Amino acid sequence: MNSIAEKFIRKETLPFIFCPGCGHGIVVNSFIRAIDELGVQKNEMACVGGIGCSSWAPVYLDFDCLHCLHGRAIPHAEGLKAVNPDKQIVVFSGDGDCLGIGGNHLIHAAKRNIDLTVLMMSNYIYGMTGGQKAPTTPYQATTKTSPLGNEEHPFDVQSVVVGSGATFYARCCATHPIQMKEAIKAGLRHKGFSFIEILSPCPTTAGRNIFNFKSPQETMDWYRSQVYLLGKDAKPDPAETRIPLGILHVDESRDELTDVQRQKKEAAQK
Ligand SMILES: Cc1ncc(C[n+]2csc(CCOP(=O)(O)OP(=O)(O)O)c2C)c(N)n1
Ligand SMILES: [Mg+2]
Repeated sequence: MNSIAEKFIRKETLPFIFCPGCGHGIVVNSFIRAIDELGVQKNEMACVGGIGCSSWAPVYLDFDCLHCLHGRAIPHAEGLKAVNPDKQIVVFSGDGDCLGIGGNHLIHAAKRNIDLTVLMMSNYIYGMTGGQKAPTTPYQATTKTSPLGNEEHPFDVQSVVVGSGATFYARCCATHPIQMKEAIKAGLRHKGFSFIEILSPCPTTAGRNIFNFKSPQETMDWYRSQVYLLGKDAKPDPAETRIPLGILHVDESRDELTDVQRQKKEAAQK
């Protein structure tokens, strides 16, 4: 085990439940490198997960951890932040957990601009439960619950989150772990609701149901062909058909919820 993993991974929880070739383990790797570079101390952060393969991520991290109900990671995290406003609270969630059952909590947390960092791992599917259609499943994709092809178009996640009021949005992919680490660092530094959408290949349920890929390597190669890196401050090229990766939205102008609450409380006590 390398020295960063020694510092931040709970050895007694290993091995990961993630399948070979799953992007979720790469997210944990980028995350621990990000917090190591930021010098985060163990008493300064708490991690929250809902239910799903992706929501297991905080269980492996040596921080205070809340592993709660499916779709309820964000409201639990909001509660933690409300009573510990000086703590950094990080949510690890899946596309089903965050945008499906938890969708209403997501849009309201974004609207409140509460200081959370949400890492949403999007694998286009409900991975843990065997491959049902998710809010991110591509149009016409076959899954266990759309055997004739998905009749719905997926959410445009950036529009949902930014339109709801999130003040930081970045898109990353497991194929680019160093850029992911940098986006996580920026999201953690940002004061307000930070949302990081991470394209995370699922060779098992998405690989077999949606893509018919034969191996994790084939899945990873396909993802690499679908994305491109945006340079710093560059805007996505409208003529580009691939998916841009980078920090796509930052708004420093809006107040953060727990700051405003603290100011109001102090004013009321005068
Ligand atoms: C209230 C409730 N409804 C449904 C489930 C079943 N369930 C567990 S995980 C999951 C989907 C997880 O998908 P996602 O959040 O995308 O995570 P992934 O496994 O793909 O990483 C579902 C539907 C549950 N545990 N609780
Ligand atoms: Mg999923």
